[in-house]
Amino acid sequence: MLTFELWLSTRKQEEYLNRPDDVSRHRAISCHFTMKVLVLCALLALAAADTPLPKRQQDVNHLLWKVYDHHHFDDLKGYAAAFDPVADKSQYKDGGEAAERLVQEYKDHRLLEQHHWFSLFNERQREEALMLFDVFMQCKSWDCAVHNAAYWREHMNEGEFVYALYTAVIHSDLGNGIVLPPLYEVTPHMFTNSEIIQKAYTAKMTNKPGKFEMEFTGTKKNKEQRVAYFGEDIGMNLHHVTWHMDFPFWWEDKYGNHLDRKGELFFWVHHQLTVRFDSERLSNYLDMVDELQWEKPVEEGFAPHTIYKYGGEFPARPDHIHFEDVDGVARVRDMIIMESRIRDAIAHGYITDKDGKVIDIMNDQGVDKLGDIIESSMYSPNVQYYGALHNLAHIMLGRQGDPHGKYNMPPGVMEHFETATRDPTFFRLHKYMDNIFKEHKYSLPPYTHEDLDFPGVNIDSLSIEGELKTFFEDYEFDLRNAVDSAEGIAMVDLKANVHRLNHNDFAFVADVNNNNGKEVVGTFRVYLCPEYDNNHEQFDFNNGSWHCIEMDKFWKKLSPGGNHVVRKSSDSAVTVPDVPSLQSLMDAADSGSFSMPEYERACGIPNRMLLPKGKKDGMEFALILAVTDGGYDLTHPDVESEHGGTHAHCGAHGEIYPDKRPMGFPLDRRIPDRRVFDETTNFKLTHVKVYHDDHHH
Ligand SMILES: [Cu+2]
Repeated sequence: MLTFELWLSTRKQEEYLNRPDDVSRHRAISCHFTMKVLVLCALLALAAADTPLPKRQQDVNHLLWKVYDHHHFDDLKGYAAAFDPVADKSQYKDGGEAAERLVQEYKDHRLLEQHHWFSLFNERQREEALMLFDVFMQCKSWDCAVHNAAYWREHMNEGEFVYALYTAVIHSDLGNGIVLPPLYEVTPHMFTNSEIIQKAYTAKMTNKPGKFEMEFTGTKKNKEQRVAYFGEDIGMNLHHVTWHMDFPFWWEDKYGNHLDRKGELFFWVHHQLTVRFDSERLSNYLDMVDELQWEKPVEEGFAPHTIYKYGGEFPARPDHIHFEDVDGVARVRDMIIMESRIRDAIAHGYITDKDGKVIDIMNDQGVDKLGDIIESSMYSPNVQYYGALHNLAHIMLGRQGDPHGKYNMPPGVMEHFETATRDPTFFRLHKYMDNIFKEHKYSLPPYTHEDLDFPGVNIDSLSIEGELKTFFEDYEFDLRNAVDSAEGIAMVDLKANVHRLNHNDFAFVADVNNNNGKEVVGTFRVYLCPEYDNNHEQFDFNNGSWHCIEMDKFWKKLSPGGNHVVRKSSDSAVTVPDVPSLQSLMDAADSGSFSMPEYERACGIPNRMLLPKGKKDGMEFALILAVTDGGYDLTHPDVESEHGGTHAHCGAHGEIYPDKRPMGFPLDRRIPDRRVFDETTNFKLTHVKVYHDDHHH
């Protein structure tokens, strides 16, 4: 069985390395999937079956319970005390190599201490976390993984442990079926503010249960506070941090598979965060975000009011600072050089890989390469030359409060994916990178009638069922993991109450006529685009299309004649439902019959935020539907599959991206002449208003 698995993963990698061109790559892998995915699934089921799912879920719950304390559960205590990671090397696929490496580092006292902050952007800390990740990935059985987890949880830095465990559960077959507890209940410090944390400690010390109102950072004197509900939303932060775990920049195919279109997804997920944030701003009477520029002052300062579990307060940044070089990270000048090399590549229409070979980017696949370069990920064809614009920019921004390390401040909020969106400059930074991607996209030729047309398919009508209405609601999450506890001391209930955006359920309704005389497959692409800027000037089609919010993408068989298509907002391929609380995951796993496949993936916009906030008297949006030829677009054979339910921004886990078209199609290129859209019958634009209910309770 082991050899077969290895053979499969080698085969997969070979196919990617030897891909003749990107179109046949899609075909090759489609077939590969149809033929072998069944066999593979059967094997995975067998591999995971050595320990039933409820037990594996229970182990994960217990490993993540009070992660800064020693183990609270007897079996884990026993494993941690008696297990030797290198005693039985036959339990590892690599003969124990990864485990030996980590054990040696531990023996040499090189590992980061416990009770210390952890940042993925810190090279050494990341290296350590990945050493543990590698051990988990090399485990042949759950037994091996849980023993290692119990052992290393007692010997490694807690932040490194949590990161390694989360990414391993996501990427190892042993994690199949496990629902990872919401991170805001595992490491609450990273998702709430210092005021709440202090109250939780006081409540714990005085042994009184408490529920605390979580206010958004800032005051009414700061306009940015109006949209803090977006950047500080715990579900949005969970989406962002999970996306970066699903598609890590450090990923290498040696871990088992290729992450399809990772670079393009990097562009698309951040583009969508940016346009959604802009839409929220417009509904709050703020201008869209301006891009960050290295030569210009950073307008907004930020006082995070957030505290590390260990390491003190997150550093603040005053208003109007000029960028400073950050010792040991980068000079401002380096950032400008990196940017201009990337802009040069876009202007040339090609990039140069590390061997000097030229790679054409004037095609649908160019954005994927650029994404790898800009992030930069291990997939970047030339890190040496193009650098790591995104990652370095995050660190540069995080350190502007203490650029020379004079005050020994811990990393800033920008240096963690969990906390980055709290800082308004996150969106400035991403607008800046988004504009680089836009420069590339708009250098490609506009789509032609042939590109857009789906002959014989006619959208007769497009409308909304239900009311497009947003409101704020209260939501509680568990703070018990924020505070320390000791054996014999009673646990008290500690909760944070947050205000979150939500909306009424609604559905998209379309009548689509198929005049082809036979069944065809339609790819339904739904967008919602703000119609006016903050000055109430109307966007024309060309300027407005870049700001469109992706609402859904799905496939439907269209019978000859009329088709009445109703698609519920809760089914959107952009969103995920609320992850169950850690307590409910514990209760379910303890009951012995755990199965929650609908929550297995936490990457995706929270479903309650699918609809951008409206205005009291209605905010005007263009609702756009494009139905394109699924016979061409769809890379999977199963038409009605939901591909994991969250494929639009997060891909289909372990599979190739279901849609062959570029993300954002058909609105991702410039539109000098909108008649090319008007002359097709498979494209429809209608006007809708989104209302906001201020008095909802
Ligand atoms: Cu990000």
